[in-house]
Amino acid sequence: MKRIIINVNGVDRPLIVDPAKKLADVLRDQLLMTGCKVCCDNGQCGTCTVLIDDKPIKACMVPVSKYGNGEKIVTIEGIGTPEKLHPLQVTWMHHGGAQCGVCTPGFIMSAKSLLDKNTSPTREEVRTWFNRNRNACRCTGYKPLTDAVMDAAAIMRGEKTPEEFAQKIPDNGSILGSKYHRPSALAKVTGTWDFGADVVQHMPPDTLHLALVQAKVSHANIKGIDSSEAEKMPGVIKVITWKDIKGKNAITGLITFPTNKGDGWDRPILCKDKIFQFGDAIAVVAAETVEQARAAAEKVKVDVEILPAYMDGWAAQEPDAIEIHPGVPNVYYEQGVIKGEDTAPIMAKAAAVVEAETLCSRQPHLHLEPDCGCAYIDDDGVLTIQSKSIGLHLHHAMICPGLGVPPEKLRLVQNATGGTFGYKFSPTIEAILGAACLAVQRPVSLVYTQYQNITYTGKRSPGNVKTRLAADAEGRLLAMETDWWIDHGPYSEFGDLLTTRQAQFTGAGYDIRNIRGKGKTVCTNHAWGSAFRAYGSPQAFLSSEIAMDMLAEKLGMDPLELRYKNAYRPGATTPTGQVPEVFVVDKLLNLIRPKWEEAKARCKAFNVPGKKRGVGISIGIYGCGLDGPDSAGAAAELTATGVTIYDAWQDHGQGSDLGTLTFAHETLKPLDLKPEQIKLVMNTTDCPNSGPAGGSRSNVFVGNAIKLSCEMLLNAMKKPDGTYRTYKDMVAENIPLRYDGKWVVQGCNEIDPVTGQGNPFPIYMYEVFVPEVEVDLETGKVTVVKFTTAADVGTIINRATVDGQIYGGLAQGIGLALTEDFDDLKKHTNLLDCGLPYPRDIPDDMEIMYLETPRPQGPYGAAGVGEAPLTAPHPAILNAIYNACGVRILKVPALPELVKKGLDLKAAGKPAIIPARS
Ligand code: MCN
Ligand code: FES
Repeated sequence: MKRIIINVNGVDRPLIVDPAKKLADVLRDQLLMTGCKVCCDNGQCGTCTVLIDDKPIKACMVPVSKYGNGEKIVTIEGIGTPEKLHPLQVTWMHHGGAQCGVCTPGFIMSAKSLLDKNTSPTREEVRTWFNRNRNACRCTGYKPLTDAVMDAAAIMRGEKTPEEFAQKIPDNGSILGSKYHRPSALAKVTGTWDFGADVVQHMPPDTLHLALVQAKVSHANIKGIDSSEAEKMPGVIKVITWKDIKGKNAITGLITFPTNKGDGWDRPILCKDKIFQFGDAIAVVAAETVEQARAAAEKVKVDVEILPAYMDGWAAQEPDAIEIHPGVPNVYYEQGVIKGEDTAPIMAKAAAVVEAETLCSRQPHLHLEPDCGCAYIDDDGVLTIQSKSIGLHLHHAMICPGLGVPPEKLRLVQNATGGTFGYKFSPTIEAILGAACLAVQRPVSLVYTQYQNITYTGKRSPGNVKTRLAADAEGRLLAMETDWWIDHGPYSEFGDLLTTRQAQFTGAGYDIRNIRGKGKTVCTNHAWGSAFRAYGSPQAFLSSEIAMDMLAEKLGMDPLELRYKNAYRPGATTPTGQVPEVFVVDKLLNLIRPKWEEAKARCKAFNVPGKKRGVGISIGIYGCGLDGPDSAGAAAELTATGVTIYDAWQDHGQGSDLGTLTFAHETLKPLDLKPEQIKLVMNTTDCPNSGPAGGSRSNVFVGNAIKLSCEMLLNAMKKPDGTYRTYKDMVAENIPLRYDGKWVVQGCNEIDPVTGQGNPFPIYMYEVFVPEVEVDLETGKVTVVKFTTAADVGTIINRATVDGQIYGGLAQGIGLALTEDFDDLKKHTNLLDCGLPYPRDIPDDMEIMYLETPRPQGPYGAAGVGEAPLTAPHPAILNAIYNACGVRILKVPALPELVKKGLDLKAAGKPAIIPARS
């Protein structure tokens, strides 16, 4: 310990510290300045950026003892207050720069340092600055952040004023369709928005810290667990194993289809007999400090008998592969597609037939905030678990029996969340927290390191999909045949559902009357499959959209025109036989056609030695909703000061607070309320069950539920003369003040496991992708230099939100296409090595074109948006690579070495094809 004085935000702060402690930890733990976020803890994400003598420094990388000599440390808390914001904080809110907001303080501090030196940077200088300082954002696609810096610079030069960017209500009194700021924006830009690790700082002093004992192998029998040495370690209160869990010690996957050969109880909370994947939780150490818990976790001995590990779908299907879950075959679910006539005779006679077999990767989510949470037993005796859950009521049902807690004795609460992109559709940490809290009967907290976050949360399930397309000589699609498997890792939850997605989306967008297909879900020992934005559709479109490109070439047709010719039009149905709710694919192609023609001409004219440019196209479609019957609840209550809305529209970072506010404000227009008179109470299991924030369903489902509850309230307030009762009138007349609305979808059912036919979704989102790429012929490195997209997500509820969703989704699509992977357990263990795109990996030149076709069942005509941009940007990029240099890549990520291999094959006069299994 040492006494040092550090100068923070202009004030000398004497501290007694461990001099080796990192500055970030001292700021957070001792000064409670939690605006400095710690996400990667190794200088790769920039969320901890503070200024030291005006330079941006990653506080997670430097010891505090370095700064006891009068250096001026400035944190986000020191640059602006809600009453007097820094220009960057003003413009960040205006451009929707803070989605989840976990990167926001770091970016703003980094940008401040740049603008303090240069108030006239170019956009490229801003991007290069962020790149050099390793400021990463997973939500925004970076463009809105560059926009914010450019406008802040203009304010600092005196060319613009902060007032131009202030919160405004449009003249028509409606915030619907505007760029109104999200309610959480101010807290996010000032660093006062508390994420889970910040909540831990505010837990009571008797809180215990947890550390996991995890599997270091991928498949093994457990012969014994010896915790005796760990239990003697300083500060250790208890080592918790399966023996301490009172319930079934399993998380139920809530199996969707009865034809699933498993029972859905295959994921243990803490492993008992077997290890199913690397990282599996075997025990939990509860200790007085994090350091003590982690040190003791290292001392728990696990005696294992190693079993063969099946690390991909091919290996687990080998005839000699043993059953990973004894008694359940490794192929545990099958899905068929039978639509129209038998395809074999059609294929035999067709003018053109092509086949594309692709492999979509185990894409890691790379949300910046590591998984985290806390648990305690509330005054009412209810076990309360706070986490990043985006499916509170769903997770409640999934973990209650495993913990052995009656439903009424378990409450889940969502913490402010730093991005999930779907991994939190699965309960990850919740049951472990609950089990530990019950075992020690004290509050507990658990914050994963970024290593644990990457290696022990679910991933996108790899998909091997084969598509055969047949067309006549004019390019009219006649038939499609598909064959696929999904590697869903060891745990079955939602694996069958994901497998059905291939039936729903392979070939979607086109009028294909005759389809035959067969798919299966395969259990493997690699990372468990969880939801990931666009869930299931990237696997499907990778195959069918490359097949469309191959078909266009075979027929000598323009790839856009082939798509246009076959696009859904009245009379067509989806691959599942559903009539689309609107016909917009042809219109989107028309909208983007001039850009496509310009891009083709631009790429052809490009003439730089050693480089080639190309343009690609694809269409992507995704459904809003959980398959089949689905519903959502919300409530509206009149109060003395306005209206309170209750819902559980969980927020990944997409902006459910603003969605809730906008739907309520619009519907309650007759009351003439200001937005600030609408109070939001959200995201605990005490709120109405709005369903999980997955399947881009919330804007439609929860939006409708909010609208309904507000309409019910208005009805109750309406007087016979058409005016409205006041709060006082309602109380005086004894009229109930709260109205719970439940919106239930009309006309949907699950698809049939044999035929794949049905009407799974009420509403779809549609998007066309046109990226331009540059291929370095020397190295094989591919850069996306421009991205144009045309989207129809129905009526836009908030423009900044929807723009931000699309930019961010496209950026993830670029990552999926070119860099991101979680395959090598030794290498893919940090953000950088997993291929997280930084600002200069994403083009600044991104252009979004909208059609706003109102959806019949959508609230105010809206669809969802969250997943549309990640449905199919990657096949368009792979098609663009082919257009640029003639190398056909059939798997992602298209790493430089693969492209280079293709170029070498081409140079040797061989087919330049990189197959799915290579
Ligand atoms: N919206 C709108 N107008 C529309 C459609 C949507 O303004 N026509 C707004 C909504 O009000 C909401 C947002 O767009 O604020 C997304 O709405 P929706 O598509 O209904 O999606 P959900 O609210 O159900 O959110 C989930 C969705 C999914 S499934 C993933 S995964 C996802 C995503 O959205 N993960 C995200 N977006 C994300 N954004 C961030 N920043 N971080 C994540 O982890
Ligand atoms: Fe940047 Fe979420 S807003 S990581």
